[in-house]
Amino acid sequence: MERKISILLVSLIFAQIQPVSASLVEIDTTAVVYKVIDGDTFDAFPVGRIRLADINTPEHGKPGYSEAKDYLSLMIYRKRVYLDVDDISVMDRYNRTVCLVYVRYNSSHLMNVNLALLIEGFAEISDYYNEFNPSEWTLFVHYPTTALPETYDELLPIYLGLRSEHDSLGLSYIKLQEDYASLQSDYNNLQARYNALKSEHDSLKSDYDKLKIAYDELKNLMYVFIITTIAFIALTAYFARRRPKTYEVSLFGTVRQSSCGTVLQN
Ligand SMILES: [Ca+2]
Ligand SMILES: [Ca+2]
Repeated sequence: MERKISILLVSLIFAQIQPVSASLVEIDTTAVVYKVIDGDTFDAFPVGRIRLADINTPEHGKPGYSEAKDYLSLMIYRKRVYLDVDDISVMDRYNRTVCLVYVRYNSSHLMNVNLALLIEGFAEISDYYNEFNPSEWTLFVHYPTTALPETYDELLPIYLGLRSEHDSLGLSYIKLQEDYASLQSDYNNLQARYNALKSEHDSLKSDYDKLKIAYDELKNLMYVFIITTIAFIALTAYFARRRPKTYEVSLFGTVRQSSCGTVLQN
């Protein structure tokens, strides 16, 4: 409650100050704040981490840290901020987008958040080299009448579409990974089976080779036996033909050649 009163007081004090012309206000983009880190740093969609330009607030654990963070939260948390991004460096060495930050004050004006932190005593000036000069800041500026860059409302459906696509692709990726694991398992099983069959094949081939050698030896022995037998028969027949002829004499004086020759009869 005290903070709200404080903001109200600041608003009343500076309400009399003439806002600068809208033409002097540069709004590079807008974003919606979803997390306040400390008094000079916050996260906003879709820009990301944002560092308020040219001011410093106490670090964590230092006096004034919580007060500065609470005050910044009160001004911007869950609100749309209007960002003048540093055109010179864009980001600092921690990859935070360096901005002069505005928040909606009323229907016609924006409030300079960086300057409000300085005025309330939660921050000190730390004028880095960038496009901003704190001495030129005014607390209120006219809300730009020209069309703003891509706004949160325009980007949100795109973001949600991309997020949905991302989630869908994530599921597809997980499914593909499962399929891959399954195929890999099948492949490993087939490989193991192939190895077993190959081993069996090699064993059978070895047995076959041994049997073939034995068969060839047996066949050679058989040829030798056949040739030997044929030679033996031939020689037997040959020598049988060369034996002296024998004659048989019958009781009736008939002489008959026992083999094929002539037959003599008286
Ligand atoms: Ca700028
Ligand atoms: Ca500066």
